[in-house]
Amino acid sequence: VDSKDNQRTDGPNEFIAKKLKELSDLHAAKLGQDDHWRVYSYRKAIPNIRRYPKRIKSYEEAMKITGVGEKTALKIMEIINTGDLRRIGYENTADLQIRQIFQGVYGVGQKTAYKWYAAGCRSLKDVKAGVGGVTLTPAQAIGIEFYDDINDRMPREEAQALFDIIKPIALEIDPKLEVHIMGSFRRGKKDCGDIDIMITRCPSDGRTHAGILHHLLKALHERKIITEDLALPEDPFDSEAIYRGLCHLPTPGSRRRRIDFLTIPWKSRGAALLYYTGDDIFNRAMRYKANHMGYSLNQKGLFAGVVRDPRNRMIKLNTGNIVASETEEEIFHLLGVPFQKPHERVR
Ligand code: DCP
Ligand code: MG
Ligand code: MN
Repeated sequence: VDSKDNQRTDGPNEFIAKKLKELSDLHAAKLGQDDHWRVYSYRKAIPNIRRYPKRIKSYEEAMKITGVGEKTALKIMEIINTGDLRRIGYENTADLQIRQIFQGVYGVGQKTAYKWYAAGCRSLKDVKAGVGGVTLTPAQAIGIEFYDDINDRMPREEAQALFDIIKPIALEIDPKLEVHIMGSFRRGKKDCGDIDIMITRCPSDGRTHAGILHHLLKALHERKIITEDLALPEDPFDSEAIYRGLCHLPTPGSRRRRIDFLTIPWKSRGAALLYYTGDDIFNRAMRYKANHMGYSLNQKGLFAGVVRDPRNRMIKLNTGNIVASETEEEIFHLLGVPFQKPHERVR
């Protein structure tokens, strides 16, 4: 799989992919339980439709594409035959469009969007004005102020430039830190929704990275690289801490960009590399594989002997034993999955 193919937007079936994406986004904004599964299956099918090298001509041909089932194949034929999807018309109601706009605010999900709509808000201006008694958290207020910046993706080059500023600042604090850029950047994407930076440190000299976020965030605020905080770590001195915020290049007119810092214990660096590289659908497939082999996989490691509550598989009755966590390769190996390079990890 070539990384360029994953993001090509000029293929012969691009118009089909675009229509399906439009429908998928409408389902994503709804509250129904079925909608999550629809979104998930469209997200698996759309990249394969984009990559498919020939113009799709028949139902049978569509069905052969990975991730395309009967229902999607029928939709593909409708797009081919009519140039459109009637379903988009039914789903695209005015209230849904407004709730989609609300869900573009950082930290706002379906529930809050629905609450704002039910309170009588019909625009972001209404929300800001507190129509219907709506109040905003500090992060939501920032989310509205920088709505366009936060919802746009940055060119890969800009993520690189920001990382090239931030990494040396981290290394000034402790030259033994390991600082990695993760997420869509590590997968080689041409554009990134945010910058994901993972930090860890080998503790062989008796020191760890615990506390780095406290010092790093201070330095980045002082140098005006980080501009707003969205979510501060519960404990910035913990070896496992997460920060979410906004940053920008120190050049006039530069836009705000989303940034995440993830610090992780040295022992779980392989599992964390795997998790934070994604993409999220690839991760889901790996977790599914792990669960079927009696393992449990998360950002800390691959665990064996986890006992789950049969009434609720989400509840672990014990945490099991860690069997791999230090390298990505070990985890792939134990799951019987051939190693995939980051840019191949798209499902
Ligand atoms: N992740 C996940 N499940 C989630 C959220 C995140 O598995 N619900 C993992 C996989 C992601 C990685 O964390 O690739 C980083 O999360 P991002 O939300 O930053 O997603 P990406 O970096 O992949 O894409 P984007 O360019 O939109 O930031
Ligand atoms: Mg990201
Ligand atoms: Mn992120």
